[in-house]
Amino acid sequence: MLTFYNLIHTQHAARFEIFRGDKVPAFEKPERANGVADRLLLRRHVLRTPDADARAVMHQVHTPRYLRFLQTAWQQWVALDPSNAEREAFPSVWPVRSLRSDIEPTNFTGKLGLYSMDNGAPVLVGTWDAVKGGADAAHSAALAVSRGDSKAAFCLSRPPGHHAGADFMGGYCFINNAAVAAQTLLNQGAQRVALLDVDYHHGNGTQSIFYERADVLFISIHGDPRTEYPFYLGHADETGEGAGLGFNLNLPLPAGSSVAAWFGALEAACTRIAVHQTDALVVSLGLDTFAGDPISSFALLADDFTRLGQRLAALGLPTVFVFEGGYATAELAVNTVNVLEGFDMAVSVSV
Ligand code: SP5
Ligand code: ZN
Repeated sequence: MLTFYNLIHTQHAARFEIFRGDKVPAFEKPERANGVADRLLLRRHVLRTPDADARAVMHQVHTPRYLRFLQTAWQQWVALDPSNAEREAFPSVWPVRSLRSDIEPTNFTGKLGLYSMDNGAPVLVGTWDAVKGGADAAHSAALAVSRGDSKAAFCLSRPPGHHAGADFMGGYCFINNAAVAAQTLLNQGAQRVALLDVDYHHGNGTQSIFYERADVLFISIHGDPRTEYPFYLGHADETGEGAGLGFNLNLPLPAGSSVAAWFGALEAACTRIAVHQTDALVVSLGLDTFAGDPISSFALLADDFTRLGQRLAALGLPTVFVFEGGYATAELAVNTVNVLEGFDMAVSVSV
C-alpha cells in the first residue's frame, strides 16, 4: 500500500488527558503512528513524504477564523504568560446553548473554548505544524489516487481528524484529514465521493462538514452515542439536510456488539456505497474497534481487520485510507497493516 507518512506528527504529543477528574497519560501518542510506520517498512511497503500543500483544501473544509486561530493559538497562549511555554493549552469554557458563538472573544481562553468541542484536544507548541503536515499527507494521498499512481493510498498521520468540524477541534482532532482527502478527490474531478468512517467513535466532525452536501456520501459505523463518545451526534435519524438529504447514513451499534453485528453493519454500508455510483472512496480508518482497545467496546480481532480490507477492495473503487483512532498500541500496527494488506491482496487477485 502506497503510504504518505507525515514524519512531523511527533511534534504533537500531549502529556496527559483528563479522565474522571484525573490527569492520565494521553492515549493518543506518537508511538501509535511510529509503530505502524515501522511495520509498513518491515513488510516492504513504500513510504513517501507528503509532497503537496493542502492549505487551499483546508480552507474548503474549515472556516477562515478557525484556521487563523489554530495557526497562532500557541503564540497567543505563550503571550498570555511566558511560563505557559511549559504548559499545554486546555479549554475550560464553551458556548453551549443560549451563549453566542458568532462573536469571537479577544481573550484567548474565550477563543480556545469557542473553537473546541471538549477538553480532549490540547494545543501544544508543535500542534499546528503536526496537523498541517497531516493535511498535506491526506491531500498528497488523494492526489496520488486521483492521478492513478495507485489504486489506493494510505495517509499515515496523527493526531486524528474525524471529530474536528469546520470550526472546532476536539476528541484528539484538529484538522479533518479525511474531509481534506474527500475534497481533494472532488477537486481533481470526482463527482461523487463516499466517506466511510469505521472508527469506534462517530465521526461527528466529518458528518457536520458534509451534512448539507450531496457530493460526499458520509457513512459511519460506531458505538451508539447514547452511551459512547461523542454522545451528541451519530444517531440513525441523521440523514442529511437540504441538498445533502439522503447522503448521510449512521449505523450505530450498542457497545459490546459482536463481530458478526459489526460486519452486518459493514455490509449495509457497502450496499449503500454500491448503489450510490461512487467515483472514489475515503476510509476514516480507526482501529479502536479492536477487542483490546482501552477506551472502546467492540470485539474485532486481528484477522477481522484483514477481512475489512478485503471487503473494501471488493467495492472496486479508488480508495484513500486515512488513519484515525486506535489505542491498543501493542496491536495497533498489526491491525492497521492487516486492513491495508487485506485490501492489496484482494485488489491483486481481482486484476
Ligand atoms: C479519534 C478518536 O478515537 N477520538 C476518541 C476521543 C475519545 N475521547 C473521550 C474518551 C472517553 C473514554 N471513555 C473511556 C471508558 C473506558 N472504560
Ligand atoms: Zn475513535
